[in-house]
Amino acid sequence: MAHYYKEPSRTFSEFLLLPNLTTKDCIPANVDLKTPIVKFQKDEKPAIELNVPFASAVMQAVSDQHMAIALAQCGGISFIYGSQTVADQVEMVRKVKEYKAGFVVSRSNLTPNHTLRDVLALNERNGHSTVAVTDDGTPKGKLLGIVTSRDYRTSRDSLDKPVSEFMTPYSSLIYGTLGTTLSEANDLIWEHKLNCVPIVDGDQNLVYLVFRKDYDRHKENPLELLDNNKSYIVGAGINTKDYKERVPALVEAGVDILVIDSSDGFSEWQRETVQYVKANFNVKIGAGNVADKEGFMYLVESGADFVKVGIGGGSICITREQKGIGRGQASALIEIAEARDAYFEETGTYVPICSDGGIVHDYHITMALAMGANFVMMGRYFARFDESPTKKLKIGNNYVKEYWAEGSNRARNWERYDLGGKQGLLFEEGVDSYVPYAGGLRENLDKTTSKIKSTMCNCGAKTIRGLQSEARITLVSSTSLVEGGAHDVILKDGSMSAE
Ligand code: RVP
Repeated sequence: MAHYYKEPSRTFSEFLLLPNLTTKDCIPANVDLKTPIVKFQKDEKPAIELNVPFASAVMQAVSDQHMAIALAQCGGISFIYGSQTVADQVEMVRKVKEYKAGFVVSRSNLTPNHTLRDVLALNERNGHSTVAVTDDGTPKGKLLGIVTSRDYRTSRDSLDKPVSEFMTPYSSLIYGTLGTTLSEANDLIWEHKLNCVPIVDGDQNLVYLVFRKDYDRHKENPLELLDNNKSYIVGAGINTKDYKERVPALVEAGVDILVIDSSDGFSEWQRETVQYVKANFNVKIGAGNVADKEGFMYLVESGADFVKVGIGGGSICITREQKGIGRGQASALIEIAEARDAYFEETGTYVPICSDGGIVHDYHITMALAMGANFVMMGRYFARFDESPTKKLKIGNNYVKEYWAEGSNRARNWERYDLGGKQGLLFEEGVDSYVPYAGGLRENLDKTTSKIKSTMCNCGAKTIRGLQSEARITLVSSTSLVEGGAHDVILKDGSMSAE
């Protein structure tokens, strides 16, 4: 007879945290979100810790080299998607590892035909006062000049004045060429009293900008996640089919950590893959996804450095309705966290768990951490930002970004070209969608971390470990769920709130 669980499976929205006593030193500035992501022994320091508990999902629409660099600068990690050729994935990993901190791709760019009005609007939007002027207005176009706030006076200059009339033209610029080191670029900055030095290639195309303030770069990115060589830490997704080809190439490119990407990780293929990696390489590897303690223990005993939890909860995921497998994310997490703690108690080995998918509100992250997750993996959350690899489109009056599932035909297309002749999937496990565009990663992440820290203070916790041991969590009834949002008032946008 089938086994029946006594409790229904539940998700984050069905729970709330209760405040504990907040002591006077328990303020957001004193909260530390550092968290382990690979297994370690009692009294040892984990080989890799995140400074914020966020990983970006192993997805085409989320994690490429740009996301990886931006997230590592904020203290989190990206897992570069594996649903591409080995060569393309290796190239992305290499770009992250070779990224030269201090050399930034210009974010504010215009053409000479733009106007002072455009410059001011761009400054307002991006918060930068240096604008690169290129022939096509892109960050890699031919560099024609630079505009800084010293080049115009808003009190005197017409807003219609073309950029070409007040920019510092290329002929008068001090610039570096490809191969210029950071310390050489800084010497130029100091010698010539500049704010910024552009780096160009042999054809005068802009490659990077080096800013004076980046001299103290670490002060700007105090949480950045670096390896021993001061390169950003990056992960990569792999599968259980081509790993003998993919893993050696990723390791050669310098990847720090791998994860086997699958909606159901409780399989002998995953065990074989973990064991192959452990036997042949000195690289960390996570496995998953699982939704119960049996799956978790199987992967732990296979040698996984961390385990990913979650089946069917992803925003674009239709695994549950297509295949009828899965479990409410909170129930899966609670059970696995308990198994993780028991295993640690018994053996002295701590295997971190990652809650993957289904984060809808920021507080769900806090809830996942309180329920025992060491870090969360998110797709939808990151897909909304400038740094995600997908197109930004305007639909009606709103900007959106594309976001598609790894189990959709769209994501799987690469296999047809790469592995030769396969037809489309027999059925899809995910959808192709849009998410509302939300701007840059950093400002959003800052907002999210402030909320998490603030809730942690309500719970009297200054660390994630502390939150996990002290949190008091209650189930909420469906009626009290209604009470959780605005209710019984007429909202000023004209809509009626819940009654
Ligand atoms: P979300 O953050 O809710 O958008 O979920 C992202 C997660 O969804 C991914 O990390 C992955 O586990 C899962 N996913 C990705 N594609 C699919 C699918 O095709 N079903 N599911």
